[in-house]
Amino acid sequence: MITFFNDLHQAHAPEFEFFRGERVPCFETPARAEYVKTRLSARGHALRAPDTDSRAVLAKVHAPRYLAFLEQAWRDWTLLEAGNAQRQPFPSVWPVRSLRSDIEPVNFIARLGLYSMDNGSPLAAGTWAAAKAGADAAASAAALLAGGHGNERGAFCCSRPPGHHAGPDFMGGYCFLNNAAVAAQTLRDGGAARVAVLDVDYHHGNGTQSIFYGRADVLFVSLHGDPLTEYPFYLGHADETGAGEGAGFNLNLPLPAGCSTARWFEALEQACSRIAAYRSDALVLSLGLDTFAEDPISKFALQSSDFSRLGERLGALGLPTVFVLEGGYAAAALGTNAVNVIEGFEGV
Ligand code: Q9C
Ligand code: ZN
Repeated sequence: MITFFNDLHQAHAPEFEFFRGERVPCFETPARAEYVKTRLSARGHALRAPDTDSRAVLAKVHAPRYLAFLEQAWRDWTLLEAGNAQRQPFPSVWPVRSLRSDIEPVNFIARLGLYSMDNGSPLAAGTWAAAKAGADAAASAAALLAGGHGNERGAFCCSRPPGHHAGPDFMGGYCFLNNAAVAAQTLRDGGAARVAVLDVDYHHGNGTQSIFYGRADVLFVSLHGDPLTEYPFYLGHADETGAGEGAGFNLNLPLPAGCSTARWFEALEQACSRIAAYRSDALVLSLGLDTFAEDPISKFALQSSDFSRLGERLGALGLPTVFVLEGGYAAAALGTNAVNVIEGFEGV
């Protein structure tokens, strides 16, 4: 399967995050994408640099002031104080209920809080470059399939940072630009009347859900750890079914942390039925690999062979499919698990 990959992902290499009250090395590392890339090449899958600029489509899924902030964030941070080039900024204050989010403060940390849902999306010198290259990969993959040239039925985006927690105007959960939303919007712009986004990351794709919540032209379906106990906690419940024109076009299938793989595949079946009933013209798969039994921060039990089964089931939908890499923190296993999905899909 054609894979879009760009070395710029390496420029996003923050050192620390906060976990259980402690400052720990980031789970979301450059090695993740490198393992996937290496395994893809070894299995003969073609690697390509992104060839589509996502800027116009980014403006359709994210707020202009958020994009402007993110693009300049590292520069603004380092201009504040010379020593900041060696420091990572973290938000420490957020405009929750009753506080105003319409006025953008001047203070950098206050702006960082305005545009964040958590303190779990550490920023580094190359964050914008990496995230933009990932969004370009998503746009390129979608454009390739939408063009209908060649016989490509699938395209894979081997990118990081991930994207599905990034909402219209905020970062969160290691995510900055919503690559799945960029792919879905690009497919729509390329002529697909209905696009389904299926999110199989362990964590609910709150950003993608929010971006499309009021729209009927993009169906969002997600299976994930129950937000009552699992990140992102404040979205992902079964009663979130869409609003306005989007009513009925959002399906959440929360599962208990620790549930069996059999139960996970039952939920996948429900998800696939909904997608088939929607008669979508294309599929975007938010491919989180943190459902793997050995993932260090998640609690599902999939084995490497289960990722082949996932790919086979997706292949049976018979839809042009853009695969976007999301989470997955058992880094050394990501290559095998990602390639198993792809080759299952291709029927290899
Ligand atoms: N720093 C994805 O899988 N954070 N994001 C846990 C706190 C939440 C996961 C530790 C996990 C976010 C794309
Ligand atoms: Zn995840």
